[in-house]
Amino acid sequence: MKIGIALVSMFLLSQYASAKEISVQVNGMVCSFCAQGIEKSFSKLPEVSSIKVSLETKLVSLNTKDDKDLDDSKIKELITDAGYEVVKIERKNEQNK
Ligand SMILES: [Cu+2]
Repeated sequence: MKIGIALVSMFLLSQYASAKEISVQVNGMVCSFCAQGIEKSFSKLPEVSSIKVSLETKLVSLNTKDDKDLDDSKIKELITDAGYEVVKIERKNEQNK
């Protein structure tokens, strides 16, 4: 019983402490200026450790720093303010790859 609780709390802790990998499908990015603009606005965020924009797949791939997460609403806000449309946001936990 105690072991079970320990395992569950370790699991929860690892979920929380690890960096997040977030893929955002974006509509409207057509050229490298679009990509650069999005890269710039996301790399300013303290939560973000790296960002990669692919025009071919229309995906913005974000990695957060350890212990950090980025709200969907924040992602949507930045993309929408830049003039693009968020189609889908997918999250992966780095440790469960
Ligand atoms: Cu463009």
